[in-house]
Amino acid sequence: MAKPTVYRFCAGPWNFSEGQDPYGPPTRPPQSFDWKLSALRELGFEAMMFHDDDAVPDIDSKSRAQVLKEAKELRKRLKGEGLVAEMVAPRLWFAPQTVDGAYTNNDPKLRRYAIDRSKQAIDIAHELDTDLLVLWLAREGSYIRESKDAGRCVDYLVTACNALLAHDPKIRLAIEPKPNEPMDVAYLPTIGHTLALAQLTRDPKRVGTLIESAHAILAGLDPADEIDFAMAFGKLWSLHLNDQNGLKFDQDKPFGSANLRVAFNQVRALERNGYGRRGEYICFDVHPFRTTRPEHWLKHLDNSRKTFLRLLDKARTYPEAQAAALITDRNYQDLDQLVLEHLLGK
Ligand code: XUL
Ligand code: MN
Repeated sequence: MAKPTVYRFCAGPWNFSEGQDPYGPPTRPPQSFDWKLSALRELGFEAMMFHDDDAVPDIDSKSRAQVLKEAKELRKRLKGEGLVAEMVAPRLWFAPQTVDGAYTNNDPKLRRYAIDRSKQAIDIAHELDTDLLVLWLAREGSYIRESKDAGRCVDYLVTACNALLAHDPKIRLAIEPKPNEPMDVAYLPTIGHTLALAQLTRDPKRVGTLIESAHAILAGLDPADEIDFAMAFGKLWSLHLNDQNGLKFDQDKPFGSANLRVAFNQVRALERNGYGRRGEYICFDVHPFRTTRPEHWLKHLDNSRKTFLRLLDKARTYPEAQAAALITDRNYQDLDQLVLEHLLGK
């Protein structure tokens, strides 16, 4: 029998957010980047994920040489803390150039900005010693259907991926789908869309995916099925575990907070497919509740990890033989109860 996977954990600097929402200002004072680094270490996490401008602040005001110099310095700081960079993601949704989309903007000059910025993000990834570029395609979609040609936008997305794949022969792209927010409707809402797009690129083997639990739920899907689907293609290269209470704004709740059974099934799907055996991390894309006091600031990350490990134990002790007999007997009524009893414990 294969040795059990020892999971390693990761989070991003944006997961120490300060409580602002569209209706109100921050509720916690800002913290330095160094504070976040040592907080991750204290929590026992081993990796950090970065937007390009998390790695190099004010990125658009700096020369490429300066950007790469600062990335190199960051790598040293990470090493000093015993952390590694899991991925880099170009933040293509903040700059004035991306108001009407990044890779799928109607203006060719602005599409060029998005591609150039992403190539620079690949160079940053290189400096940080990771071969993973995550693309959350925040503004690739439309507010009103008539503003864009959705078919042409598929070509634009393929063109962008091809340019990035050509820029660095080692880079792997992990596309993080989300069905809506900030857009009314996004062009790549699910893992299936993402993997289909990969097939149109110049090197499909280097285009994979990242599943975020909340995004799958927002698409009306079960994140465990999305995990199984992506892993059937060998394409789950990263993961944002969190939770979401139905069809609302993107909540990024602690893992398991809204639906423990859905969380359990995600852990089971990861286990049965061997996630983590090729070096993949368990990343939590979670935010503290707005009400969180500064002294409880790290709880959402610590609790997500605790819940993951408790559910891992549940996955490893699941009564498989009993479940298999109930499946053979098509007794799903008792199978349902078996799962509930197992989760509830003695
Ligand atoms: C947005 C989201 C992002 C990405 C990283 O919903 O999940 O934080 O994960 O760009
Ligand atoms: Mn995410």
